Amino acid sequence: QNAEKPRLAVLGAPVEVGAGRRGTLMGPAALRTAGLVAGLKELDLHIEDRGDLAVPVFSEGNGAGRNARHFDEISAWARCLSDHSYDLLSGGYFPIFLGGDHSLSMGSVHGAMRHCARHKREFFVLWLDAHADFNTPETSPSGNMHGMSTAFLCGEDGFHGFFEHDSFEPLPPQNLYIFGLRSVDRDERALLRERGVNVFDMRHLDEFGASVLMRKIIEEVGARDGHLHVSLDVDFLDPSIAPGAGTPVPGGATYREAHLIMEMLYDSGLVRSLDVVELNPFLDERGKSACVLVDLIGSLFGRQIIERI
Ligand code: NNH
Ligand code: MN
Ligand code: MN
Ligand code: MN
Repeated sequence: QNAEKPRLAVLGAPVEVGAGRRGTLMGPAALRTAGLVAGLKELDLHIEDRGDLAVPVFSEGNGAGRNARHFDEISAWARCLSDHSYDLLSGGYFPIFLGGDHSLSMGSVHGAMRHCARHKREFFVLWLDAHADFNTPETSPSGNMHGMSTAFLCGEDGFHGFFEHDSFEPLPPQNLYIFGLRSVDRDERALLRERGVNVFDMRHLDEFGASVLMRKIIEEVGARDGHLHVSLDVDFLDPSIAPGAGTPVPGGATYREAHLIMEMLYDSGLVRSLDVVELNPFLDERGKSACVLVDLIGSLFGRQIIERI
C-alpha cells in the first residue's frame, strides 16, 4: 500500500507536569525497553532514535493567576516541541513523539500544523483518547493542562502568552476527530458541541464498530489529501490491557479494536506524524501497557499480526 517507506524519527518528551500524577516522564524509557525501536527496525524501516529532549529552561510569569497548572513549564516544552516537529517534517521525516503527558501535543501538533500551513496541505488530527482534552483554563475542573490540548490547538481562549507569537492558524474543530471518548467534563461537553468537533464516543464504537467509523474518517481525510496526525493516549485502551495510565476509565478499546484501527490507518497511507502519550510506567504492571503500545505502533507501520494472503 505505502509506496515510499517513510523515514522515522523517534523523539522522547519526558514531560509530566501536565498530568495530575507524576510518572509519565518515564514513558519514553519504558517504550524503548519494550522494544519500540527494534520492532520498527524489523519492518525494514529507516528509523533514527533522537533520544529524549531535556527539560527546557523556563521562567514563571505568564501562567500566574490562571487555572492552568505549570503553564510556563508546559509552554516551554510546547515551544521546543513545536520547532522539533516542524523541523523533522520539513526534513522529510515521520516524527514519533514519545510522552510524556498529553500536554506535549500542544507542541507536536502545533509544529505539524505550521508545516502543513506552509505547504498548503490540509491538516487533520485523530485523537485516540478516553478524554476529549477540550477543557480551557475556564472550564477545567482540575487545572491539569493535559486535559486542555485540543482546546488550545483549536484556538480556544485562555492560553494567551503560551507561544511567543500568539497568533497561529488554529485547527478547525471539523478537522479534529476524537475517538474512544468516555469521560468528559460538563462545560467541556458543552464546548465540544458548540464548536462542532467530530466526536466518536464508545457508544458509537459499540454500535457501529471501529471499521465503519475509521473508514469514514479515512475517506474524509483522503478526499482532501490531508496530513493526518495521530495522537494516541494510552487510556484510549481498556485498563485491563493497559493499566499504566494515570486516569484510567473502564470500557475502553479492546486489543483487537485498537489493532484494527492501526491496520486501517496503515493501509490508508495518510498518517504523517504520531504522539504516543500518557504512559505511566510507575502505574503499569510489568511493562504490560508499554508492550501493547509497541505492538500497536508496529501495526501502524505495517506489521501484520496474522499473515494475510
Ligand atoms: N478531563 C479531565 C481534566 O481535564 C481529565 C483529563 N485527563 C486525561 N486526558 N488523561 O486524556 O482534568
Ligand atoms: Mn515538507
Ligand atoms: Mn489525553
Ligand atoms: Mn486520556
